[in-house]
Amino acid sequence: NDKRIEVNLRKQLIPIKQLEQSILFERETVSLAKKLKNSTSGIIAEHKRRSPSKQVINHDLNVFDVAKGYQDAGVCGMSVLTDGKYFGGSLDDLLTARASSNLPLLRKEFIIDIYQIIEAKAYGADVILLIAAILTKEEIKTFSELAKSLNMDVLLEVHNQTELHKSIMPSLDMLGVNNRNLKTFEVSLETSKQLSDLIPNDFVKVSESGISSIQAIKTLQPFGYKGFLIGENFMKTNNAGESAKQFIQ
Ligand code: IGP
Repeated sequence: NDKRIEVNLRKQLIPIKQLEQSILFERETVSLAKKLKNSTSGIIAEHKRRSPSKQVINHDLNVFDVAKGYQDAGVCGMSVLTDGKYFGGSLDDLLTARASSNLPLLRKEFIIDIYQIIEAKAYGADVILLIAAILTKEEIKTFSELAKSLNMDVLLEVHNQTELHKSIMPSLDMLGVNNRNLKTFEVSLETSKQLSDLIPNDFVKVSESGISSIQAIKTLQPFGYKGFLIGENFMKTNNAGESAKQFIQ
């Protein structure tokens, strides 16, 4: 199909059969949802060089050090941007993060094909992100069920009530509310507050984007949030790991 071809244009395609025979495909995954449930800080720290909203964030930090730094800081998990076009990331970044830490790793990518899920596992990811805004209900179901069959966790991202309602299904582990509007880039933590009640309690609630203080986390926790996805705030400093450490008591 067309979407598949688009994905494969990025690089020479490794056949799915071969990905399934990779060393990392056999690796026992670590559940991010489980770690968040048992954590008081709930930090998911991201590696992000640049973004459409911010242009350059930081090109000087290498993923190996960042992953090690996040792990030493005691975060619950790490998110690695693998999208090249908008975020300057790559699958190499995922592999490098895997090489330097035992943290559950989230492949941060616009997933539109099952190939990318198999690929995520082969490159060391424990968790995939599915974005409700770009997927049909059927795709969310197919993709999340595939991820579960591979023992990976699924973080489903929403930004409004419509996206949330279409997405609720048992094959998801975490529901992430993106505080950033992907069309206008406007950020408001109110989005997390407003949608929290509509998320059933069987899912781990994650608040994503625009979190820049411990105070922000403290105001979101009473709304039931257990996970906090933070990128820019850590990446804009010259030591992402040290910056993350300050968020963990
Ligand atoms: C991190 P911030 O504002 O802390 O850098 O945000 C993360 O939530 C953000 O990078 C993100 C994202 C996405 C990136 C959330 N959803 C989907 C790419 C695609």
